[in-house]
Amino acid sequence: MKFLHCSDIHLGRKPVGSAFSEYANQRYEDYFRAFNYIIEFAVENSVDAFLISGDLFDKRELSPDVLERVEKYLDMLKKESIPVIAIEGNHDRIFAIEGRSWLEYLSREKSLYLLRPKVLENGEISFVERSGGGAMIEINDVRFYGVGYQGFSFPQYFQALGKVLDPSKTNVILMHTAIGNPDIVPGCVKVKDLDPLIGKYDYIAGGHIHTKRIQQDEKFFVPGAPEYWDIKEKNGKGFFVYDTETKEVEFHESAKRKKISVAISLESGQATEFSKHFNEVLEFDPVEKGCLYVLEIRIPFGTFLETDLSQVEDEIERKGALKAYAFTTTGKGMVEEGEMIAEIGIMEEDVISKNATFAKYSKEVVHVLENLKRFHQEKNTVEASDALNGLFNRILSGEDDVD
Ligand SMILES: [Mn+2]
Repeated sequence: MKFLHCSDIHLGRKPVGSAFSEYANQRYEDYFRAFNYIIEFAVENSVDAFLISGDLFDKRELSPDVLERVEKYLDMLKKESIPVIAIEGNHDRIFAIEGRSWLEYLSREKSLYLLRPKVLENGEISFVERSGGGAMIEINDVRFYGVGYQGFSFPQYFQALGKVLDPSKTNVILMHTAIGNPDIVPGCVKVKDLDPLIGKYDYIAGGHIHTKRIQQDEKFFVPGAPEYWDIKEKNGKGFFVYDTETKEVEFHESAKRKKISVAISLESGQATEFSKHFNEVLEFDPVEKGCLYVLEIRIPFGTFLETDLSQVEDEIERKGALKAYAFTTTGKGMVEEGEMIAEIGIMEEDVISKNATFAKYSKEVVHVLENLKRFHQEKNTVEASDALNGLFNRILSGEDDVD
């Protein structure tokens, strides 16, 4: 059989900032457009199953609009008799005490098969068949197991799963995680955590990390989020098609908003040097209408760029970008760009958006938080307190968010 594997669709996402801005509205549509493209691909290519490795939704709570649209998309697959197999991710999972998740609702409505391991009364982790309310479904002799998102407990789940996998079968495991260092990127797993599973599966359908990752040795495939969850995320976003007979994997790029990423390195780190480079940048990497535009400014360690970056962003947006983001780095660049940051961003965004005072100033708050982290690393307490003072003054003066 041939199945399609995607992950981290994040339907319903609206970026930080005003919920009614043109930016927020267009981005909201982008996630649906990216999903629609994958659905149409699946229908046109008549795949035998459609896998979603978590984070179909951006939030646990759904608006009627998101639900209505997702039901329409899943219906398109149902009409073609393409079964949808899904797990919950860290964004759309529900804790036992909170009741049912929207994925459970969709599962009850027979729009998809939700796989989720059960924890028995004696604490044992069970991967019984889905018909028994569990985590396995067999379609055309292929067994699909769903681990879901288990945070720091993934190793225990792998041990339990290793005991029930039948190596004589074709086994596919859906898990909302990727190989990485769980201490740096929360929710990742180490290669050695997979030991109990080795030799017993054909394909791991991973997720969680928003950039494509292919680990052939571990047969571990992470397709990436089809749309930028965060403007800083790297390229390499799409979905896989896997053939269980030939064991061949194809990667397909997703349909996403155009993003232009530019990096400039300053020698002195001074404003005049920057504006010269900035003009060159606009000439050689011109802004395209409706694009996302990310400008990384590398400055020498210990210097501070005396330029108002929000004005730089405004200028890029005036030239037609839907959203511009300009930031400074000192030498090392963005090592874990968009991965570690995105995870921390989830928490920050959650906190900021729920606070009546800060939500209005979300753009500045995010900026200041980023700067604070950098100043902290550089042990620059003067800049840190300036950054905080600036933010509080802005809030107390009651100016409106420009976003
Ligand atoms: Mn995600």
